[in-house]
Amino acid sequence: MIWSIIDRAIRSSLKCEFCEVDIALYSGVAATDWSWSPLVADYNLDGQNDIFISNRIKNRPNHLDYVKFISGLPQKHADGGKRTHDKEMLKQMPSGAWHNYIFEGSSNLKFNDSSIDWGFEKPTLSQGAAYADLDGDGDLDLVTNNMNEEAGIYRNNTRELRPSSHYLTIQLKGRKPNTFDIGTKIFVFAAGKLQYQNCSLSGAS
Ligand SMILES: [Ca+2]
Ligand SMILES: [Ca+2]
Ligand SMILES: [Ca+2]
Repeated sequence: MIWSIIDRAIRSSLKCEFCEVDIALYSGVAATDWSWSPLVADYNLDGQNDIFISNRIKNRPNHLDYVKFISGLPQKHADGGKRTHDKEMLKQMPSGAWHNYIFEGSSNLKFNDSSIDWGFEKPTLSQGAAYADLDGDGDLDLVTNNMNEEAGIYRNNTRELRPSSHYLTIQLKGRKPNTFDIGTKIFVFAAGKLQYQNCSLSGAS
């Protein structure tokens, strides 16, 4: 999920000019269960990218407790060929709901699970998600689609709580047919740090 250019010496030993390595375990974002939409952006406007991850699947049939339960059931069949315990199996299926995750980034590639502190404690069945500054105040808000319930719209309160938080909005205008200028790379130098965004079809990254 999280990728980083690795050390020059390692690159040399691997005989490649540009290598990437999976550091999800190192960064603390490797285990978010049944995940769908990872959205990388600086949600708390501290200059470090954070990661939102929508999560979960309905009636997860491969939940280990459930697998253990059904594997212990007798394999009897009624006259019509149906298993006699099908209804019980359906009743015992786990709901699958769990909270979405959001990880706060830092300067050392470590991420802290801030899901509960930042307001994502509600169990849902979320899949697709998108971010945008819906109210135009400078911080990025989030929208999730939630199975069997209304969409989730999450207002980001960073600017309300810390009005001094800085942000920069850039509107891209490309030539036809790429009017959104997909593929643009933006580099910003500020306070001795380099920040980078790539405009892609799945959002900035
Ligand atoms: Ca951040
Ligand atoms: Ca906003
Ligand atoms: Ca706000």
